Amino acid sequence: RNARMAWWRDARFGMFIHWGLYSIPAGEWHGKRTDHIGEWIMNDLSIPVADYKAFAPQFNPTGFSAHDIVALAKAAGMKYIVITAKHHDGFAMFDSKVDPFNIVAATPFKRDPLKELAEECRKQGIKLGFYYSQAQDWTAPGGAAAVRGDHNKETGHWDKAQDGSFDDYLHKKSIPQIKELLTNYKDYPVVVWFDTPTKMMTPERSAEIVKLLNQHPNLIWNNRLGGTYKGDTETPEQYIPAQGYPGRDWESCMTMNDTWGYKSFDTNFKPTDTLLRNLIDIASKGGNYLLNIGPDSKGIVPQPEVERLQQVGQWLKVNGEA
Ligand code: JFZ
Repeated sequence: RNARMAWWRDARFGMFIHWGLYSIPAGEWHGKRTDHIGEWIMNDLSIPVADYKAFAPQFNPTGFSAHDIVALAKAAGMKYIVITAKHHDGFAMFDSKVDPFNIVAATPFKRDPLKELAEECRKQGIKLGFYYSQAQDWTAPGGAAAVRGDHNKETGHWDKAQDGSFDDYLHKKSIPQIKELLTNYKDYPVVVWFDTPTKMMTPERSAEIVKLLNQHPNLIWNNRLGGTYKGDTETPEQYIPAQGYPGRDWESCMTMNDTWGYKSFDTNFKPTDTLLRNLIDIASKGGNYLLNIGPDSKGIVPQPEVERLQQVGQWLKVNGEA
């Protein structure tokens, strides 16, 4: 475990990327603005499955450059990247043979950004991890969802198209896609970042995924898988624990504004000195800082995020240790 965690413990600073179809509505659907995080828009506004899936043929993020994003992370002083391979909306941002609702099969873009990022990370010498929403999936039958006003109180579903068995979803989509992610990108991912296990990830179901993870002895995974699994890392979200986590590896993930996924009207960006103080505070307590960017529907990183990362990197160049 110590050998496996060594690079991660040295890293201190990583880039989180929340990017998916939700960058198209960008916080607004049919004239309604969500006041919650952008990547949750489908659930929060109860968008029907067919309407949400209709974003895919519109998704053509030709401004995406794996080279530039990896270079930006490096310029900021970051040592690793974690990108949303599939968020709760169920849209795979990678070439998946398991399910056609993905960026290669369902969009005019037809490229696999994870593959391009993997190549660039290899070239530019930084690590790459994948975020995967193992339980919540709002477009796959049987996937978990969060209860909102008009949703089914048990399943969280709001659309007939979501009817189905969770075990079918787990065995036909979630686990097979995790397998794809673990085998199709050579030496990556070095991290799998699970999220929102919900009550559906029982110890038995979680154990099936752990069996898979254990075939990759160098893999680091977080504490959000489910069951009773604690994973390798604690994941305090949007805060810094006052004493860190004695005896545990940990990583604070944070946004620069108030959303993970791109929202066109969220301009509430923290100043660079706040980001720097967070980094220093976290490092002093033995943790890592996973700082998020949210590319838009063209694949472009919002300019306020680019500027701040460059400024953090400038400061580290003068005052940092590496
Ligand atoms: C989750 C996601 O639902 C969200 O969209 C984003 O990806 C974020 C990084 O993770 O949201 C959470 C998960 C856990 C907590 C809070 C928000 N938590 O433990 O406090």
